[in-house]
Amino acid sequence: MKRLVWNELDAAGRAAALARPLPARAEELAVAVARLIAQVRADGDATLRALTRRYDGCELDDIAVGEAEFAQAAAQVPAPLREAIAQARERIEAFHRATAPGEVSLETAPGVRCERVLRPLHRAGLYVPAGTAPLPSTVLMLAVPAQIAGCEEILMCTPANAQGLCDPVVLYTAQLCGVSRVFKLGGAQAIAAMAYGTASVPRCDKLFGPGNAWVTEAKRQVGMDAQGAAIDLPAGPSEVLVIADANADAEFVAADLLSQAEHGSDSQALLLTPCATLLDAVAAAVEQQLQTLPRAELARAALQYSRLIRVPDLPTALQIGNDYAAEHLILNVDNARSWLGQVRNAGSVFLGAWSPEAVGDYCSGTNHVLPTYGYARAWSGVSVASFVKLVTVQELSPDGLRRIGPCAQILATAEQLHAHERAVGLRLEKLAETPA
Ligand code: HSO
Ligand code: ZN
Repeated sequence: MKRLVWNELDAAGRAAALARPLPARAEELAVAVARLIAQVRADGDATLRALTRRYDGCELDDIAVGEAEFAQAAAQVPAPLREAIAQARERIEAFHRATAPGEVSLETAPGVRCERVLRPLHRAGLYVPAGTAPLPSTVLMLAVPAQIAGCEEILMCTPANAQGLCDPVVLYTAQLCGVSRVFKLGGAQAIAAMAYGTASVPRCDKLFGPGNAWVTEAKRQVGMDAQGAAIDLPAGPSEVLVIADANADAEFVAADLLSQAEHGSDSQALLLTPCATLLDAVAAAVEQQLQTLPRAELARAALQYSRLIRVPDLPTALQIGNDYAAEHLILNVDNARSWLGQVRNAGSVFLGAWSPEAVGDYCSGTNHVLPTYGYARAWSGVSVASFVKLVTVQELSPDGLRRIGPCAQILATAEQLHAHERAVGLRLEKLAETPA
């Protein structure tokens, strides 16, 4: 891992220290994805079958997962894993219910009632990657809030293996969490199918979930098309920023950095610490832990984007953290909670020595679909709110209109929008004829 001393870097050096990995051949990818989306729109299921043959190496009879495969999948999940999934689901459900947006109704003036009512997305489309590791936890993170929101249909795409079967744990979790239907599709073609619909895959209103560069680019493209589907978040490679002080356990810090690095070769793991001794100890611990990591190769590749940075003090670390806007921010420092007020930008924060990112990834209750790549400056992670529309309502009594109508008239006149003024004025005239 690259080691740097913050105070020895000039502005360019600092920017480079915090730079995210650049997308490889972005333009070529955009063109290829656009072509693929156009193909799916033109030839629907036939294209889905052809692309699945080419990319996933399997021949699809039914694009949708059938009853028999669900039953087979459930039988393959060992009891302790079923128990862990149930437990995680309970906590995720509790937190997401508690943080769900509510309806509001108030009078902003006598006779002027304003309301906010919630309307769930009709059809949510979830994407769960299989890639280098299938992620049943992502099913929990997407399907649980979708279900709490009350989405009528929750569809999911996840790629099948060469035998045409989906990951059994992913299927089991999907069924447990109320996913209505699962389609054996991966990559950009899955996104295109859910955004535009085909004979087999109904069109979804909004698409959710992580994916590789192809999936991310496809989501970006369909998200910009009014005929396409909305998307949960703009995305890039995932990352963790650990801020640690002299008392942090170097083994813990190393394990947290590596749990990010093992996600993929473009993951980024950063450490900011004022303590040179800790920095050395973490570097050594990372090397040592890599020896026994099955995914060491991926993690090593990610470590080229990773940095161990010595900073003058913790306030500077927090400041850098805000500029970086990490998806995951671990504050492994004494009295971690006392620094929370200074965190302005982060997807999810992990306070203290006993809160590894891994618990947020799986089972503390918070969501793990979070803004990456600096988007945490302005975006939030997935929650129940991501699956509902907040519709506002107003209802005025005659008295209410008498009261606030003149305000609207003056503003409309100032904007020279006379039809607006008239829509109020006509009514006020009518009301003047009929005594209150
Ligand atoms: N850390 C990943 C989520 C995940 N980790 C799933 C393990 N499984 C992105 O936040
Ligand atoms: Zn993770």
